[in-house]
Amino acid sequence: MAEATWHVLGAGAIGCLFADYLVRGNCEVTLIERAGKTPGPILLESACAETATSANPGARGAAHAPLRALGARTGVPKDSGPITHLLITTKAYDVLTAMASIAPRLGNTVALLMVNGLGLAESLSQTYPQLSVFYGTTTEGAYRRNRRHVVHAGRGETRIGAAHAAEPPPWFGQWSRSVPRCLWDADIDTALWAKLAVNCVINPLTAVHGCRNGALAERPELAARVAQLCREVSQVSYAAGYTGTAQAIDAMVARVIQATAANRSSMLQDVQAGRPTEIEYITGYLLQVAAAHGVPAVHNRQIMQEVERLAP
Ligand code: KPL
Repeated sequence: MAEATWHVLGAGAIGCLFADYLVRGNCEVTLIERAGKTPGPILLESACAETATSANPGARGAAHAPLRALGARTGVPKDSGPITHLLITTKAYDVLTAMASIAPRLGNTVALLMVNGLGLAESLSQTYPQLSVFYGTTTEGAYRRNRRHVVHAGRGETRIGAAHAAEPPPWFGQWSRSVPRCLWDADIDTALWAKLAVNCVINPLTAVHGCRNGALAERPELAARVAQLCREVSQVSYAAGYTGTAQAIDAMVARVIQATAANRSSMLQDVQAGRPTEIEYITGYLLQVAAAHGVPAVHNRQIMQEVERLAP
């Protein structure tokens, strides 16, 4: 059977990183850039230390491996046919507009949604009932140094799945051979909820207080807010049936704060760049679930209002 051709909607850091993985796995990939942007090569730089393993303890990669040009075709002028397999890596608030720009090319398309927050799969399926929607979540770290230069900052794990698919579809073979530590997750909802729960705590607090992730553990007044939000996120998680997250949220948040202490969260970056934030898809989604289960979540409501006041 012929292999799927992938299109990537949202040529940001994560979109470019996965396009690069797929190209290096011999997949055909086209990056769809925004209309009006001049296409051209995108440079990728690896700044990852090799992951230490038991076979290779203490391994460290070159601090800055040479740049290489991403081999995906970018902004190909004649690329106007049907899109069969689509990776979506835009900001959550851009998904529906970006999809509208390619709507005539969509049919029974496989749409792999790898964005922050939750709630978009439902909107997508309503607008495009023929799509086959899958979710992806990753702890890979990448950022843009500038518009055409992406830095791969840290290796991570990628999980893909869909509530409607217990078994991986044939196209998943391309991902498992191309993307390191890429797993099929038959319970992807639980993984997505766990990520949402951590993002509900770290992202809005760092955005409102203008601090790096590590400050949430170092400054007592921020640690107190972390504890308040964790308590509520735990209550909502229990009510929604995510018992694992409900029980472990404090430890999960502490671990991510420690592992990403020097990072600026994606929401802080959005605020500092004068962009909209993804709060509606993160805390906003949590509040919808809280309301559906009659859980008050007053601190989450308050931090959402604080973030909304920062909006450009
Ligand atoms: O996912 C993140 C984000 O910034 O969106 C965390 C885990 C909080 C890392 O900064």
